[in-house]
Amino acid sequence: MNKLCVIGLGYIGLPTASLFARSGCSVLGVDVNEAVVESLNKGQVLIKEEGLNQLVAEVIDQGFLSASTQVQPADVFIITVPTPIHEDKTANLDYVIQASEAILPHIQPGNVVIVESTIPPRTMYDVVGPIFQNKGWDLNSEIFLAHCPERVLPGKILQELIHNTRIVGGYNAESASRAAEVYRQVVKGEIIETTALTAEMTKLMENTYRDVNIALANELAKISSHLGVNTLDVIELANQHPRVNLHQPGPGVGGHCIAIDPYFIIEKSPEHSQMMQVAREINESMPLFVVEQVQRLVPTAGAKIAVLGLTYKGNIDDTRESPAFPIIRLLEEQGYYINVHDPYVKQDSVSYELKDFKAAVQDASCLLVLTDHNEFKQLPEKDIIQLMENPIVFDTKNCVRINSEIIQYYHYNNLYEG
Ligand code: SAJ
Repeated sequence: MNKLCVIGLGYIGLPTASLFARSGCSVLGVDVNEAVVESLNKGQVLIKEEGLNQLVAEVIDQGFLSASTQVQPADVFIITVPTPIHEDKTANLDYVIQASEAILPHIQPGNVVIVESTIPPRTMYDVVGPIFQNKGWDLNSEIFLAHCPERVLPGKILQELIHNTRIVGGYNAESASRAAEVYRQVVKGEIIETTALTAEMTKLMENTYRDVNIALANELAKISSHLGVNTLDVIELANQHPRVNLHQPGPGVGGHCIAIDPYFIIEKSPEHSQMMQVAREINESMPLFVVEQVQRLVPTAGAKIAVLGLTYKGNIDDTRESPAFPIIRLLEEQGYYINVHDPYVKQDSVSYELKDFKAAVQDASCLLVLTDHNEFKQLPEKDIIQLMENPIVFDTKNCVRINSEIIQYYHYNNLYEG
């Protein structure tokens, strides 16, 4: 089981391929993006992730990992392709289907096919299984399918892939057991075997739990702004209770996981998922809430706003589903001029002109902090005072520590409407 083909070399696929290669497996990484394949074969990594550069260079150099645009025969195929949503919030399974079909010509008896991509409930039974069954493959005795979702935190991917508990959901019991054997080569955490459907729902519920709890914190922020309650004090004190874990309010929920996964459940059971749907609506409503607060702080039309942070969360370069984009769009619709600064984002990955800190702050009426990068936790206050006539900081992530009395600092806990 040590000849692997990993399809999809993104945030999850590349670390996964590299860790199996480091364990001594012979791994072929496959991606449709030729630039990714080319740079990888030179040992270069396009993704910013702690420790990944060095690991990839090592295993490429040792010949345990190579990259190609073409699938080749292997003992184990791991599918780690994106599963985004369509405009109508239904799951886009095109990449999972294309990857499964790319494996078909190379599949052999005894092979294990693992889908790591996050997928709606019943996808293994109703979509992936039939792709192989319809070509005459017996899923009980000839080939073995499993869904093994990842649960790593971007920024800590390598260590979490190794140490987190791994759920292995088999198309049947034999498939779960064979997939578990594959992961034992890399995973030091517990490996729990279950059914594919249970694994699909488990993964989705992990992120839906978070989305609903973030929505609760965001709703508290709105209520607090209306009643003059200090949101952060309430959360901090309520969490003193041993069994309470109120999450943090923010500008909205970004990323290709928390903001997406609840829709995979809602799609399959719309009449029973009211709370999940309302939570999504609340989190999707936060950009407008943020813009309404900016309008209260800076009522002058045509004013300049410096947006600090485009990524969906701190200290990474990922901007997928980031609430910063709807916030900027809404502010521009209200007639504000926007400067954008984010030290983690490359200019060629976004359409906005990215400015350095001073250029972004120059003559701005308000600094709007949307991401909790470490660089934003201690801002250069002298520059702010010098570059802004009436310095206001609105920190939607409650991550900035301001010392100067001259700078007006706002978070949700002091935006009383009264
Ligand atoms: N956020 C809040 N308030 C909070 C926590 C987060 O507003 O209290 C926001 C963040 O700013 C961000 C978004 O939610 O915009 C999502 O951030 P996150 O750190 O919760 O989630 P991801 O997408 O980086 O990673 C999650 C993780 N899942 C859980 O924590 C249950 C990770 O373990 C998963 O592997 C990942 O989704 C995934 O790939 O599914």
